[in-house]
Amino acid sequence: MHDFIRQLPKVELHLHIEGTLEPELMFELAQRNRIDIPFASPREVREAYRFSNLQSFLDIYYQGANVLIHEQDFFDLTWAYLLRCRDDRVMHTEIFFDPQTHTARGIDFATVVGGIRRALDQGQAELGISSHLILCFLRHLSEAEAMATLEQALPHRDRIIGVGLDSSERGHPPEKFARVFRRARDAGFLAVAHAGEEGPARNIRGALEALGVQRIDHGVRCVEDPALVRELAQTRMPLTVCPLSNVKLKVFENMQAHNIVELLRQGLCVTINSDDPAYFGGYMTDNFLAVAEAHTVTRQELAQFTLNAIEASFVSEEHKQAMA
Ligand code: ES4
Ligand code: ZN
Repeated sequence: MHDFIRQLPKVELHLHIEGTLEPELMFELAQRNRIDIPFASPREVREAYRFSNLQSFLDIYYQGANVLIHEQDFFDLTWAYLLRCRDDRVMHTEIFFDPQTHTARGIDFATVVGGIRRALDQGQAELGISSHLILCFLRHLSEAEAMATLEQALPHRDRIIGVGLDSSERGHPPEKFARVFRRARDAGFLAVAHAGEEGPARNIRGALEALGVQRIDHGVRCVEDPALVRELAQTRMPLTVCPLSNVKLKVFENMQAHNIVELLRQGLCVTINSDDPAYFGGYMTDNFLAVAEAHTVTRQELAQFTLNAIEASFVSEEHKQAMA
């Protein structure tokens, strides 16, 4: 089964590029950019990665991003992730970035997008990995700040396929960003949103109805609303589930308690993703292995996660055919 998982072609749909910052690169960039970080070694950084909930993770994740200053830093970050994709047989990836984390520190939007996109273009040319970029709004910030960020994205419309919504779910329901998403969709962006991770099932309905999303990121708390589960199955609304993330952030007590296999068997379009792999203990293969170790799953079911991800991806029908 291990070999089968290693060899299985994969598609990643839920990956925060800032969440791929490994402690070693964090140290290298801190030195290169003369940024103080409150750790003496990469090992000390790793030891700080014990989280009690989403917020305890976000605090340390935003702090880590402070070492990213120059276009080359965003390139190096993204290139390191693409090399992991190659090792894990990820043939296509749709990655999130959080521009507000950087523009708030005085980094230009164009510096961020430029570095990430240059790596993605090189990944296509040299590694044969296709990709899309999705801009996430930080939901703990205001609607006005999200709208200003959208304005900054408009000149880069051809390099960003969609918008998403991440950060602290509790207290920041999707409806807060209904007008921002309306404007983004009118400008031609596709839409996704984190919902039903730490927040209630009603946030999934909110994301569908108020934001017009094409996928739900996480969505595992849909099980609290059986009618919603039936609707998600009937409409094949994709859920980009992140097993190791959910256990690290205590959405589930352990991997055995995770509901991903149950959701798959109920006919939902669930996918396996790594979320913030440098912080949660693993990339795509690690997430597949963790699910297969904790649950009895067939090869057919494991392959179905990839087929679901192809179906849920934002590539052309032609490209979907080629990947399937
Ligand atoms: C995130 Cl796991 C998760 N949830 C919400 N927002 C995030 N940003 C980065 N990782
Ligand atoms: Zn996420």
